Amino acid sequence: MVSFQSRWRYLFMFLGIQLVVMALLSREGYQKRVTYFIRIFRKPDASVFSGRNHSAAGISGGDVYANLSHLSKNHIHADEMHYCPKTSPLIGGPIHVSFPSGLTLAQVQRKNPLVVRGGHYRPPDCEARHRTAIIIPHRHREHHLKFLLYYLHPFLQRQQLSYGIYIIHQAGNYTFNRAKLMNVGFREAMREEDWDCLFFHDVDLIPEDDRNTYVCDANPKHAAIAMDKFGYKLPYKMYFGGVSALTPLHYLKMNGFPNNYWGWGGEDDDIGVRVSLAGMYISRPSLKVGRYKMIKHKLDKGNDVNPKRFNMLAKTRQTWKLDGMNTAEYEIISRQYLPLYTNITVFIGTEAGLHATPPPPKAAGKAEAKPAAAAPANVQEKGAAKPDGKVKEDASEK
Ligand code: BGN
Repeated sequence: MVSFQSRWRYLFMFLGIQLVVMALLSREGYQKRVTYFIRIFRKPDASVFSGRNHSAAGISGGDVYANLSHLSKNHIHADEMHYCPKTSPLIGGPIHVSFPSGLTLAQVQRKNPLVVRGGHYRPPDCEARHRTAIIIPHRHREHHLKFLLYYLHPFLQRQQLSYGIYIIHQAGNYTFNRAKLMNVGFREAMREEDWDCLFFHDVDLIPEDDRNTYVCDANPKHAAIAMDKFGYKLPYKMYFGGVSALTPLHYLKMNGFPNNYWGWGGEDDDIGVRVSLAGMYISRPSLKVGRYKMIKHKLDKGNDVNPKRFNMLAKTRQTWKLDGMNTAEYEIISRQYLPLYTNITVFIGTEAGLHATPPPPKAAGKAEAKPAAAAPANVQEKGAAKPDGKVKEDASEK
């Protein structure tokens, strides 16, 4: 028979073990360890990213496609359609983001059956409260674009937005100009639809929390407040890079973005300064929600650091009304309505102007061999915009 004394001993031992377990579990990161162990016993998911189907509310991040599968292709008749709720019931919080090899655009397309030609979407079961265009400047980043589309489409669908994705592709090999491409994106997207908000989005930034809603605020919004490369903190107070959101009114009030920042750096700071020069403020989501993972890469070819950026930035107060949306000159080369996005290829010239020197004859060879200001090879191939402003519309699909 167990004596009274040893029964107490067992009770104390039991309580002691419980205390140790509780202390271990309450240490930071215990959820991660617990989900890790749970995952070992779970059946792997048959999604593209095999085995990474976390619960939507999971701390380590849920599968961005988790709660979209029940959405049906049959749109409700317009008369019966009600506005979507103010807060989408599909929102799940943190999203698990990883970049496995082997993902294809065809897979992304299959995962997004409700996205229509040109990368447009509207909720099938309610009338969206917001209409958002996503503008993505692009060149030689097809690999990043694939991942961004994989995450961005379901992210926006979970927010019950009516949206369209526009890729603004800089033609030729001349130095990249992110801000000017944004100006092109603004004008071309607004030409197509009456968007009430525009998100200017880097191609290599993946949002990690769907509570970071892609709708505009009363002031221009800097959405990418917490990026992994900056330790999920704002690198400096006036930082306005990565992802920002403006209404058409905000955009025009600050005369859009500068056209003359060629190469890396400074243009986002200029845009930030424009916000305050136009009498507005920068709004931001919380650090907890405005989180982004950057796809790691080296500095691109054709996007060298811009040595003039310090001087230019010092003059924004004098230049913002003279250079911007009111002076953006470009030629649209093609507009393709692809299954997952609208692809706008544009010739934006050089710092010397759109056609500072006459383009060389067609037979002159490769684009790199031409003088800096010449139109790139594919301007001739695809047919540049005609003088009357008409653009070749290419409905081909990749
Ligand atoms: C800043 C760059 C930004 C860039 C961020 C983050 C400049 C201007 C000189 C003051 N600004 O330093 O363009 O987005 O770093 O990388 O270089």
